[in-house]
Amino acid sequence: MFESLKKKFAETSGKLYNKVSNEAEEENNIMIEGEVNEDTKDPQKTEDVIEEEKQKEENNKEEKKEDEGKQRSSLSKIGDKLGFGKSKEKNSKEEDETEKEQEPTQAKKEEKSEEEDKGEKSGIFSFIREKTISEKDVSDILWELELSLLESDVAIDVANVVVESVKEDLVGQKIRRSNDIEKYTYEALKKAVSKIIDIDGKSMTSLIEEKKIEGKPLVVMFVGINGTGKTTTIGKLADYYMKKGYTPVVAASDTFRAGAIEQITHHTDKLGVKIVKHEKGSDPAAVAFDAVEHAKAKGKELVLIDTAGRMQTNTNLMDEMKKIKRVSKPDLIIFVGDALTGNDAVEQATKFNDAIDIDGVILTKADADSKGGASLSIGYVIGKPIMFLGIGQGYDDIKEYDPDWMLEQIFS
Ligand SMILES: Nc1nc2c(ncn2[C@@H]2O[C@H](COP(=O)(O)OP(=O)(O)OP(=O)(O)O)[C@@H](O)[C@H]2O)c(=O)[nH]1
Ligand SMILES: [Mg+2]
Repeated sequence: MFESLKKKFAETSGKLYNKVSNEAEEENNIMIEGEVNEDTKDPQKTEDVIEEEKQKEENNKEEKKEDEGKQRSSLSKIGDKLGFGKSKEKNSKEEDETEKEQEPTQAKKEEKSEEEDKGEKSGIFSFIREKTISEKDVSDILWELELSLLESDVAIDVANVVVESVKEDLVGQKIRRSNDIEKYTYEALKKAVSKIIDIDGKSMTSLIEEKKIEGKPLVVMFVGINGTGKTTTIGKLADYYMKKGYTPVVAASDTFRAGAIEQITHHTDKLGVKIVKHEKGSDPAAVAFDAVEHAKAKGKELVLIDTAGRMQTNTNLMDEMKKIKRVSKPDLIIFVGDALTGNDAVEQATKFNDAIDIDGVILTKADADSKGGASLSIGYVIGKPIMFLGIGQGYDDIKEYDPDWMLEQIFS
């Protein structure tokens, strides 16, 4: 799930890391992390050594290997010359002697944090002068991020918000050590995404509880275009809430599509749930009304109203949907969207929201969605929370949506 988003965010951290460290190297503002030799406290000496090393590097240019190897080698040499850090290229004899010379005092050793130790081992480097991330450092990379988010079907407004938020957090950020770059970028991205996906809203369970106190059922109506998973989701939720100890009743208000009443009846029979149904072609609003009355009379806690799939452009069917709302007075109208359709799902949700004022979203087929664009965008664009994610075709394949879980999926 969401592999594409995950990859894109990871790439952004990596690109920024390379950019800032390459720039720092060009400015001779880089050193292998480790103990700072007394010599390095003398800026003139530091500059001299770097200059000398640069000269050597110039002369040996043709012999240099690929970029990455080159950077490591150059940094290591500078580090060796200045007497901090260890070069992996030293021969063993030289290494022994140098290491002895540079053996840090016990006191200094203790001062080093665990993190720094780790850094030294993995060749992390520090900046001689503190490096401040500039707008120039981030602009190209964030532009690329924005494009790649759009490719992942992230809505344009959402991509803008992510990029602006990251820019705001990173520009002006002061960096001392190379791996701070990735850390800060990662934190900035995570913060941006968490702003996007954290939409206020009560859980369906807490709403059922609130209604129960009033002695009424929670009435939930499911809407969306054809084939997004409304009927399957109703089966899943009936099962989910029965397992929590509630008694649901289902309204077969898709009286329009051939086979729709049989399909939902198949689910309710399997699950042992009460279904209220009329003839095919009958008034769907009347079916929903009867189901609500039944639940009230029998003290059932939840009414799940299935409706026919309809295109947002079909005025007659959109009007019919408004009638079901007027008659059954649902407490919640949930738009069911197919995560795989990306931006289309966001567009449909916007149109249904305009027509009928939805309260929340369920995105289905998230199990097959590698892009993640709809999951990231839909709540933010319409300002309504995602309540559940459909993650498969079985009754158990439904997950109460949790922004922290989503962040974990994208940034783990
Ligand atoms: N992989 C996967 N498939 C799903 C999920 N939810 C639903 N489906 C499948 O999507 C297809 C359509 O599901 P339905 O529940 O019939 O969709 P609908 O919205 O009721 O369709 P209409 O009534 O025709 O509008 C079925 O094959 C379901 O098994 C899900 O979360 N993951
Ligand atoms: Mg259906």
